[in-house]
Amino acid sequence: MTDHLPKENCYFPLRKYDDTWYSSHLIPGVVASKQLFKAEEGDIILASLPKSGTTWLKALIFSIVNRNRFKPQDSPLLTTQPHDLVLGLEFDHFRDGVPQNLNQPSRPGIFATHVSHASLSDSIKASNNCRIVYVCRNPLDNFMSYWHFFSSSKSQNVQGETIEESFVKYCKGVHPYCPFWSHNLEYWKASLEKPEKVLFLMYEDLKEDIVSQLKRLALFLGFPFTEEEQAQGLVEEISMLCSLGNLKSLEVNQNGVRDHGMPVSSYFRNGEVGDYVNHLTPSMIETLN
Ligand code: PAP
Repeated sequence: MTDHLPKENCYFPLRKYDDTWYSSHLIPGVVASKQLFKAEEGDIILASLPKSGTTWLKALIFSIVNRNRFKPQDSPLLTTQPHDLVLGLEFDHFRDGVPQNLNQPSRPGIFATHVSHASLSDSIKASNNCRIVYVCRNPLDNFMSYWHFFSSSKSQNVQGETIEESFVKYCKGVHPYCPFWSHNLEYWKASLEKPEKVLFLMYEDLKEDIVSQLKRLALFLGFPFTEEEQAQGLVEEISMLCSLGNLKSLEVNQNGVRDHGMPVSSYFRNGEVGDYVNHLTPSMIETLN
């Protein structure tokens, strides 16, 4: 299925589809989700590059949408990993190119994806009331988070590449789900064209003022916080529930591995803004800037 597509290597064997470099093993899922996923009114699509705030947004969106069913102290997030509450299109629902019978979510539902805007199903773009939330992160921190996640040691990634080698590829756009700039810009452009349909969030803005951003997100999704909820402190409670410190401290997020072999705990590192300065040289930073 992928043999005719241009190929490269970075962390994994990559194939280029829709001008985006995807891990070749994910291409069947990417193509199937593009061709077969039928968005329904009210569905929410969480789109992001890997390592730019996906886990956080899964927890936040799930909590906003389900707050009448679960109070923060009874939230399923306390006992279930965010990645099991909000599944991914290309890697769960259409894994290996085959629609999976996952019995969730009930519709309308929340779906996550890392694909580029060009690789989204047309039904997502065409549906009037299917909203897209995109979270974007400073590319330097995005690169570092990816590096830490897929490093087999301090000096090598899972494919034996050094950080310098991976960085050069990232800057050239040859990196899983990249080029990062077109990934970011396509969604940015869509958010300008249809602001009622696409919300473009920055990880750094969420870090700076989660309460304001959470209210903005809820309003966009059509689940605005009432004055009463705000007076009761619900926005702050959900912010705390979904904070990195809290999620990281939960047993469910500390033990075990996910089905692709990555430890659950590796999804929760330090979430620092600007941490790249501790790992990249000034000249690498200048090159990317
Ligand atoms: P994914 O695409 O594989 O799901 P994703 O959640 O997008 O990963 O990114 C992981 C990053 O988000 C990690 O950043 P770091 O490597 O710089 O530390 C992780 O620590 C951070 N993260 C995870 N959960 C949260 C959260 N609740 N709040 C803030 N940052 C978070």
